[in-house]
Amino acid sequence: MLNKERCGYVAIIGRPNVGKSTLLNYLLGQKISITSRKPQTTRHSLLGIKTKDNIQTIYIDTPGLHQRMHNAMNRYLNRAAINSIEGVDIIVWLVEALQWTDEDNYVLKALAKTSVPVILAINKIDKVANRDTLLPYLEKVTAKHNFIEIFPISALKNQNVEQLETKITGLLPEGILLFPKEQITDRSERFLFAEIVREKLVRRLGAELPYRLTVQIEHFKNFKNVTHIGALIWVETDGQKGIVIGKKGDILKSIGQEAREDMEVWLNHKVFLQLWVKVKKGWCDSERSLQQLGYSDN
Ligand SMILES: Nc1nc2c(ncn2[C@@H]2O[C@H](COP(=O)(O)OP(=O)(O)OP(=O)(O)O)[C@@H](O)[C@H]2O)c(=O)[nH]1
Ligand SMILES: [Mg+2]
Repeated sequence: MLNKERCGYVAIIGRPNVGKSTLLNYLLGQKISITSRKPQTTRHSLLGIKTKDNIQTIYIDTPGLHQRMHNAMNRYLNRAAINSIEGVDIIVWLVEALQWTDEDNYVLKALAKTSVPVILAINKIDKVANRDTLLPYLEKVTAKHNFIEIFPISALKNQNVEQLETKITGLLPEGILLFPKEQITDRSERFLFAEIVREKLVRRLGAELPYRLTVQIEHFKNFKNVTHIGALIWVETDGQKGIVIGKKGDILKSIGQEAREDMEVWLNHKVFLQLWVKVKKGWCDSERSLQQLGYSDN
C-alpha cells in the first residue's frame, strides 16, 4: 500500500541578509529567489515548492524582518514577513553564526506570539574559523525559545542542509498535495524576470540606491522563438536615473546583458530584453505608488 501523502507550509524567516533566499534556492535545487550581499534584497514573500514522491514541502521565502521603519516600503516588507508566519506548519528561523542583533531579538518577539513549531538554523558556519566558538553560542541561543531542533548549517557551502530538510519533511502533516507535482513556485515568469533585473541592479549599485528602485515588466511576448521582454526600472530622482544608466549607458547595458543571460537559462531559448529607466518621485513612501508597482498585501 502507498504511504499517505504529506504536505505543509514552511516559512523561512529571519532578519535581513542571514541567507534565507540562498537556503530556499538550495533546497529547491533551482534559483527562484534573488540574493545579494545587501540587506533587504527580498521584497515579496514567495513560495518555493518541492515535491518528492508523495511529500510536498511548500517553503515561503520572506523579506527580512527589520526595525528601521523609514518609509512605506519598510513597513510593507515587515508586514509581508509577519503575514507569512500565519497558518504555516513549521517555521525555520535563520540567524547568522556567532551573531545576535537587535533585529534577531525583534524576530524572537514576533515568534513569541505564535504556537507554530520553530526550527532554528544557524547559517554561515563556513565563516566560523574556530568551531569551538560555536558551542557557547549554541548554548546561549538554545535558551531563547523552545525550539524543536537546532541545526548549524551553511546554505552557501551546503553543510548540514540535508539533515535540516529531513527534519522538516518528517514534521509535515498528512494531507493531499496542494500544488501540481511539477510546479515550483506560485509566482509568474513576469514576476521572476522583474526580480532578475532587480537582482543585477542591487548587486551592481552602491549602498542606498537599490532601496530606491523597483522593476516592472512592461511587455512579455513570444515572437518567432524569441521572447521579447521590456522592463521599466523606476527610481525616485533624475540623479538616480543618471547613475543607473551610467556613462554612455554602460551600466544599463551590462545589467541588461546579465539579466538576459539568466532569463535565457530559465526559458531555454533566446530573449530580447529592453530596459528603460523612469522617475517616479517618492514612490517608496507612497502607499498608492507601492500598490501600483506591485507591492500589495494580497
Ligand atoms: N559565507 C556564507 N555566506 C552566505 C551563506 N548563506 C548566504 N550567504 C550570503 O549572504 C548574503 C545574503 O544572502 P541572502 O540569501 O540574499 O539573504 P536573505 O536572508 O535572503 O536576505 P534578505 O532578502 O535581504 O532578507 C549573500 O551574499 C549570500 O551569498 C552561507 O551559508 N555562508
Ligand atoms: Mg532574501
